Amino acid sequence: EALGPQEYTAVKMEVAEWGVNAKSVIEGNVGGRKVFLVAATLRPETMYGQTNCFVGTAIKYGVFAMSDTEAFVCTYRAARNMAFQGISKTRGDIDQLLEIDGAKLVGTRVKAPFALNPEVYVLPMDNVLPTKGTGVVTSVPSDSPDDCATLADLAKKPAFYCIEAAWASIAPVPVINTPDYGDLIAPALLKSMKIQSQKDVKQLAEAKEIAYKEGFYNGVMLVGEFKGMKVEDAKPRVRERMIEAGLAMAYAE
Ligand code: A2H
Repeated sequence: EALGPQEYTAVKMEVAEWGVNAKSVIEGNVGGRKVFLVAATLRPETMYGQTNCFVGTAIKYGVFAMSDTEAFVCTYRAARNMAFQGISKTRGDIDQLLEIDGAKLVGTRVKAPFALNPEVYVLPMDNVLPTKGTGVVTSVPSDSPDDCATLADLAKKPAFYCIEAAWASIAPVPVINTPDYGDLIAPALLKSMKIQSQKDVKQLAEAKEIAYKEGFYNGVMLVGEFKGMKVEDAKPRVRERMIEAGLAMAYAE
């Protein structure tokens, strides 16, 4: 756990099409607003490699009006934090339109800002914490061992997870090269550390640490506007570009 405040990038993933279970609850009940799932990430430079987005099936999410034209899907806790960080229209104002179970968000298709896969599916992840970030996690299996292991679980047992097999059968997208681990560090680490599943939490914590440090200190961008640049230098630049484009916000907690 970090001691000071954690500086996230909150990425706005606009809903392209609601899944069957969200449609009846949400469509027509948001006052014509555009709706975004908002994911908190520490690695904005990896957003080129998004393949899906994760929610916790047992977590309650709200749909919050942020302006007359936009609504965000995130936890109540995150909406409250945003209300005091200049993200909602009026300081301290939390305008919850609806509540929805995470399980019902699964199968919704969202736009993935800057990603080579322009639209991705919302899928379930066991270890999403309701007390961190927005409760929505964008998935980058090329660089996140957790995302890679979860996606592998889903692809192996789609029926068990109540998803369509096609939603989880997406190849990781190379985004960063490191001298020791090549173009796909997370799959390489899962293989060398023999990590089979998202349930291998102890080894995943170790793999996450290695992937984070290697990527940050030794990584070079393979795609996007800052292709060829060191990750350390590209990271704040990609973040700034996403914010300028109206696709992301600074979010701290
Ligand atoms: B990161 P920290 Cl490519 N529950 O984004 C569980 N995990 C959550 C979460 C929640 N409620 N909210 C955010 N996260 C994830 C990208 C990424 C991330 C990559 C590599 C590593 C990585 C794509 N997923 O995180 O505990 C989000 O995943 C490892 C550090 O605040 C977020 O960044 O340090 C990260 O955990 C925040 O974790």
